[in-house]
Amino acid sequence: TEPRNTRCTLIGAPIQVGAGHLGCEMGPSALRTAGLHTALEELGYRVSDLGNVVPTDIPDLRHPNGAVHHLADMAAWTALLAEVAYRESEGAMPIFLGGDHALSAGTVAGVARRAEEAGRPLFVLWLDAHTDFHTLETTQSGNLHGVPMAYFTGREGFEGYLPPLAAPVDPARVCMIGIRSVDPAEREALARTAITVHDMRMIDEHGVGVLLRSFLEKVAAEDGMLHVSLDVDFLDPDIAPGVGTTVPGGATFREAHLVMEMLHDSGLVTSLDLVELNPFLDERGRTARLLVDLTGSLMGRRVLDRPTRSF
Ligand code: 5AB
Ligand code: MN
Ligand code: MN
Ligand code: MN
Repeated sequence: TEPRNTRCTLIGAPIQVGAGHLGCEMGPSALRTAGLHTALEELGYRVSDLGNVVPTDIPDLRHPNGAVHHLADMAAWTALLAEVAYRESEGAMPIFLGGDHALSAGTVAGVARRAEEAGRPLFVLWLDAHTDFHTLETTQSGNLHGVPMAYFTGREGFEGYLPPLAAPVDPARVCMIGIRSVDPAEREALARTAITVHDMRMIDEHGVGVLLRSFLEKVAAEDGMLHVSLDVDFLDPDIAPGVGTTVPGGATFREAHLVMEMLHDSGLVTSLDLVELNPFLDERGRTARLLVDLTGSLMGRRVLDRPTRSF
């Protein structure tokens, strides 16, 4: 593998219509206010902030499932972010500041196209309480932050609604960690895929380090690119209240930092989403600050020197 990127690019994606609560629109501002840029510079990166991107052409789109809302907006965001993610994933590591999790439909589609062009497989690490594996047919809430995983792994039912994928992600190259809320339709569909799903019980029984290490070994063995998608609700609500979809029993402070530290040591991460932060629901910026801290760990902040590749 090549030496790690020394440049990173911040890209704000203030989409909020995919979630059931308003407020994620303020996510990029809160992450900037919490000092993301400086934290990265202090670690020695050259950081550029592209500001926020926002789609302009919203098509007219409706789906027979009457619960689905803001599909046209999501389609426009997906097209825009796929383009931006493709463009920005060469020579620097893009960090997408959400915005709700619907944005990952676009970011993952874009980096998957980049990986395909580079002749490398794309792996996705999904850190979330939820699996986000609904199709437009199966979602009951109609909140489209619940569908990105199904879309970018190429499940049927998105044709004619969301942009066609340049390169669907192979489900065998997806690992989810932190899962503790799965709807019946998602659970059934997941059982029929090769996606690795580690729920909180798996973390309790084996420890998150063991689970993550075996995934990272697969990524390294195939010289893969690795996209990390961090949904705030992966974290326990006690440490991260600033999200609309809290689920009790999430990752602790140390579990989350360990994941980030191991990711750094692996040298494998090529792109990152920080999603679902809702500053309107946060307490004095603490969730935003935690996300900045976790990103610091992912990007190399450490207590002691350790040999590299110690994941
Ligand atoms: B998130 C739920 N499965 O479809 C649904 O926060 C929750 O991006 C989706 O993980 C949560 O509404 C989406 C009940
Ligand atoms: Mn999510
Ligand atoms: Mn979630
Ligand atoms: Mn959420």
